[in-house]
Amino acid sequence: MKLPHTILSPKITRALELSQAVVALESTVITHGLPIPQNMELARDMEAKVHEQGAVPATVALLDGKIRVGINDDELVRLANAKDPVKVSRRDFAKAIIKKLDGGTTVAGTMLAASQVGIRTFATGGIGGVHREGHMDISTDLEALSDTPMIVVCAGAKSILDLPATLEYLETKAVPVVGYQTDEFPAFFSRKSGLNVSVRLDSPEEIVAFAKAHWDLGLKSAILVTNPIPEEYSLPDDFINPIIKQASQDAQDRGIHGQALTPFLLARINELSEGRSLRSNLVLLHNNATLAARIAKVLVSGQRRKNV
Ligand code: PSU
Ligand code: MN
Repeated sequence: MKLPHTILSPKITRALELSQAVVALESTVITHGLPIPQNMELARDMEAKVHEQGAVPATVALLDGKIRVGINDDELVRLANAKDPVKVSRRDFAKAIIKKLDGGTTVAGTMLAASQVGIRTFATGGIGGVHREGHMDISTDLEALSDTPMIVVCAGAKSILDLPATLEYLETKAVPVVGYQTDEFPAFFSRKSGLNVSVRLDSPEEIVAFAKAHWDLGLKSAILVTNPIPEEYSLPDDFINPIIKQASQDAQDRGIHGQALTPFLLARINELSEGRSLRSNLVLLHNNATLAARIAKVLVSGQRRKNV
């Protein structure tokens, strides 16, 4: 397939030709999710975590209206310091392309770019979902998960969202919600939500076997792997929940909605927690990059065996 708007880095081109393990990384977390300079450090650290496991990281972003799969360090610095970067979900690509904009891709945006070049594994922090306030604010991420056959590793979703509604939506759309070594759906900063995953799996091998069985049925939905934040960085509910509530109230009071809502909430939670949430946020992102890389390795080892 010809991809007129997409540029692969030389490293990613080579890795895909050699059927090496590649892990896509999103960039809205860089442009809209974390403050400067932690955003750039985080992006570098996630790439390093993927490398440590022997896989190749592909940070996805928009630069001058080109969809870039794999960027170098200079480009990363530029992205992390961009003045008004766009938040690029599915509907925003064409705008960014024709107006030659810089932007960070969301979970949905990253899945679109990565899947069209054959990348099957992706690490992020938290997915978007159904918002509590605001009618019909349902993230396109859920749509992307419903029709893009990839393995997406996240730390669950923040309780700024309506978590039960988000899980119901995923069930409707045939998206398995895997708990990695847990039965409980994790809530990003916290390992607990009181809600169940659809299946618990305990190793990358099991996850890959599960994904194959799912896709062998002709289903096109993603496998959402939820990887709980390590215990020692999990924030206690009585600390983080009032902060999340306060941030949601502030958003409502200021009339913030649509695409601006998630970035506002993330920034406000960081502020109100005086940076405590930031440390946890970084740790869970590293943790997800490591697990995604391990899964990607198993996934390609199976493909290589099939080819011989
Ligand atoms: N949730 C987080 N951190 C994030 C995001 C969500 O805890 O950085 C970002 C992701 O890129 C996600 C996007 O895909 O926000 C969802 O935005 P929206 O709700 O506008 O679809
Ligand atoms: Mn939304």
